[in-house]
Amino acid sequence: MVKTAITRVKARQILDSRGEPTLEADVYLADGSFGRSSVPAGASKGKYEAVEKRDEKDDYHGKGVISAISGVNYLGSKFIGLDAAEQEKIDNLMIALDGTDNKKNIGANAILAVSLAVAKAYASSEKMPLYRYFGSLIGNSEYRLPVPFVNIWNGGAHAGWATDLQEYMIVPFAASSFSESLRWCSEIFHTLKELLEKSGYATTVGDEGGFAPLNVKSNEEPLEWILKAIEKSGYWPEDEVAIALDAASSAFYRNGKYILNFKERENGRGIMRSTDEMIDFYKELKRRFPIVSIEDGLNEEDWNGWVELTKTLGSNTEIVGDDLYATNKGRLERGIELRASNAILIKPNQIGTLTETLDVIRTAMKNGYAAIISHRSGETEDTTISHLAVGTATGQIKAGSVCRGERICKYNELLRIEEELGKSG
Ligand code: 2PG
Ligand code: MG
Repeated sequence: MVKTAITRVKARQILDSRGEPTLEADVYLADGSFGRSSVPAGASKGKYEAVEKRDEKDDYHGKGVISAISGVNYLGSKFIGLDAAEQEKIDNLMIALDGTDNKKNIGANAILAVSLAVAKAYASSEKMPLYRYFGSLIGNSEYRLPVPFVNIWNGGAHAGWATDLQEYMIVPFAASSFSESLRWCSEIFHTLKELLEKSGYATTVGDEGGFAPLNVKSNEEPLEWILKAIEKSGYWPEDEVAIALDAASSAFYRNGKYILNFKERENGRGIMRSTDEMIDFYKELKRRFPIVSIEDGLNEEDWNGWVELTKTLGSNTEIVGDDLYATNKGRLERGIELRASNAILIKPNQIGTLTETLDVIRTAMKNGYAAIISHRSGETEDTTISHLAVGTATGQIKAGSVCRGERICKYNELLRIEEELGKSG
């Protein structure tokens, strides 16, 4: 038996950052090496994501993952003796054993946990940092620390619909290193906290650690506060720290219209916007604020709208497809053909295996698309995405606010990688 042969696969149910069950898998190899991976969960999930298997029994309000654990045990029974070095073969075997397009039989959560635990066990056996292993799998050896997209204001499904737009992020693009970029973001976050406190706004945080005062009056108001916080912290909004948005607009799209201002909608008075009006809305936001990136500005089915949005703003704005692509190669290829965006958000659990995730990143980069490696709103202390960002050198990561342990652990891991890589990173 080779030293990297799989000897045991085990899974357990743990809790994520929202206190909901999720899955963790352990993979052991013949030489005693071991890899562990846990799976995050979305709240504003795209329609085209691979299926996350949940029990739908009384326990945990139907959210338990015991059935997904059975899936891992089943996979484990087929894996004993397979060489963990053969990531692609193992991932393809899992896809075949599941036998569906969207992994609904075994569950993408079960499959991803095993896929990543296999990779981590192998890297550990080879005494190779995980980012290097990811680099070797995608054919890259120039590791790069990413620019963080730090979500300091939460709305939408992540914060009781305080705003319609889901995420307001700061992008410290002019910092000379990752650690410097993190310092800038932390300073701006705390300045923002002070400003909000003084104005009487609550400084409690949403699912991803950004502020989320419920009495905010419009979708534009957070941008005004963030701009003030950037300036008051001593940074230039246009030249040093920019702003990125994730509208997550599929969550407020109904019957061909975008319905803004959910608070009013409950009184039957939401503002209905057409696709063209939404594009004008972003154009106007861009005129007033230093916005460099807009994610899911339009609904996941609104392909024509995306093409128009990219035509209108794409020359100087990253137009990012998250729900639109769901880290799915077929959907990405359609987007590339239509020129429906110029960037893609990468979430491994949207597709379910490491091999497919790397394939989507490769396809994006080959076609001149930016690829932003991303967390989910329900996270664990797993830091795999930090390694994925460095190893694939996509240059961008979105891992939430500079607050809350499950977000910070990703940034702290990047600090460690930065230290290891020194100037070359
Ligand atoms: C998003 C993500 C992460 P969720 O929409 O980009 O920020 O949210 O995990 O809830 O889908
Ligand atoms: Mg999104």
